[in-house]
Amino acid sequence: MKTRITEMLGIQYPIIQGGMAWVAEHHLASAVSAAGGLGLIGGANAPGEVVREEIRKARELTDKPFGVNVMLMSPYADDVAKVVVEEGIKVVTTGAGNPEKYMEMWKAAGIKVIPVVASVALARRMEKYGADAVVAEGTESGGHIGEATTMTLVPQVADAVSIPVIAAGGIGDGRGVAASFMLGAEAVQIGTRFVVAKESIVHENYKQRLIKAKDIDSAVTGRSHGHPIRCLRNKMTREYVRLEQEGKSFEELEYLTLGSLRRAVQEGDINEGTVMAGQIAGMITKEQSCEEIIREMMEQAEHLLNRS
Ligand code: TUI
Repeated sequence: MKTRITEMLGIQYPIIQGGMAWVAEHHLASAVSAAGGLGLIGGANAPGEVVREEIRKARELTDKPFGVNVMLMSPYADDVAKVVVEEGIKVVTTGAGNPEKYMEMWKAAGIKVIPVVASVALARRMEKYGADAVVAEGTESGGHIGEATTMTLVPQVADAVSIPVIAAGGIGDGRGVAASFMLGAEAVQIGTRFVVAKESIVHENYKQRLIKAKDIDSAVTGRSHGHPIRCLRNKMTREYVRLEQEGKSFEELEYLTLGSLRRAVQEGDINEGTVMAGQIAGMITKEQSCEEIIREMMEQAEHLLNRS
C-alpha cells in the first residue's frame, strides 16, 4: 500500500507508532521501524539529553528510519526540539499543543514535521506553517485527548488540507486501517496495540490489564480542568472523577497523578497508577511482536480494501 506517507517517510507500511510517554522508548521504536512501520521515540516529559540517549540506542538496534514525538506541554520541549535537529532526526511528530515556534528550525534542518491535531482549525494552521502531514487524532485515543471522534475528524481534516492525513484514535486492527483509508487517511497511527507488543518494556501487569480490558473500561480524568486524559478505569480514576465532581481544582488533584503514569508503566501499579489506553483496549487479546501486529493488520486491511 503505497501512499504519499510511505513515500515521504521511506517506510514499507503506512503505520506509525504513537509517541507514548514512558512507553515509546528505543526498544519499541526500533522494533516498529524494523518491521516496516515508523517507530517513534516519545519525548514526553524527559530532558533533552535523555531523548538524545534514546535516539542513539534506537540507532544501534535498527538502520531503518524512526522519528521523535515532541510533547509540547513538557518543560523540556525547547531542549528536545533542538536535540532532534542535532541528532539528524528526519521525522518529528508533536502532541498536546501548537508547534509553530519550532517549525522554521525543523524545516531548515530538512525534518518532516507532522503535528498531531484534534481539530480542523489546527490542521489548517499547521499546513499554512509548512507541516508535511498531520495526524488527525480522535477522542478514542489514550492519553491527552480532544473532543471530536476519529470518524468525524479524519474526513473533515482530509477535506480541509492538501497535505496527507494520518488517522489516529480507535484503530486496533486491519478493519480500523481500512476504515481510516475510506475516511481519507493515507496512514494510521497506532498506540494502544503496540503497548502490548513483545518488544514493549511496559510492566506485565499493565499488559495483562489491557488484555483483560472490556469495551467500556475506559475513563477520562481532568475533563473539568480542560486536560482530559483517557486511561483504564481503576481506583485512581474513580477517586479523581469523584473529586472533580465535587469541584476540586487541577492543583488539588495533582497528588493523584504525579508520577502515576511512570508507576503504572514501570512498577506495574495498575490500581493507583495511570493506565493510559485508547478505547480499542477491549480488542486486544494477546501479546504479539511488532512484526506480527503490523503483518496481521496490513493483511486484513488489504483484504478488506481489495474487496471493496
Ligand atoms: O499528545 C497527545 N497525547 C498525549 S500527550 C501525553 S503526556 C501527558 N501526560 C500527562 C498529562 C498531560 C500529557 C499523553 N497523551 N496526543 C496528541 C494530541 N494533541 N491530542 C490532542 C492534542 C492537541 C490538543 C489541543 C493538540 C493541540 C491542541 O491545541 C493547541 C492549540 O494551541 O490550539
